[in-house]
Amino acid sequence: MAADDGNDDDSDAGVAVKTRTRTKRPPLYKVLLLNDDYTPMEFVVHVLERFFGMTHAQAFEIMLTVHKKGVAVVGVFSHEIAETKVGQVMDFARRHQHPLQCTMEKE
Ligand code: TYC
Repeated sequence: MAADDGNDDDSDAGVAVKTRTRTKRPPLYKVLLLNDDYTPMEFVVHVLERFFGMTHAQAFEIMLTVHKKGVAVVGVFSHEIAETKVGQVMDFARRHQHPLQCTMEKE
């Protein structure tokens, strides 16, 4: 049975009602590399080349920024990609027994 809108005059017949769909962009996440006193500089450079596709020069520059400032953003990704990068770096560092720390935070 049809719902009764209280008028019998068919005034709404053929009237299209558009609902606007607001599509939110997925949030992005910064991947951060933290300084420590023990991880060798060359290891950090290698990590940046291997997991973040940087050239040796780019990687060296970012490594030095982390070394001097304590932290740097090494990339911005979707949640899933950021999580994967953090996992890869933490895994690789642990396997080589370096205390290197990599985290992510919402942009
Ligand atoms: N501070 C380290 C050293 O002097 C080098 C280093 C740079 C470590 C960046 C971690 O994310 C890092 N050997």
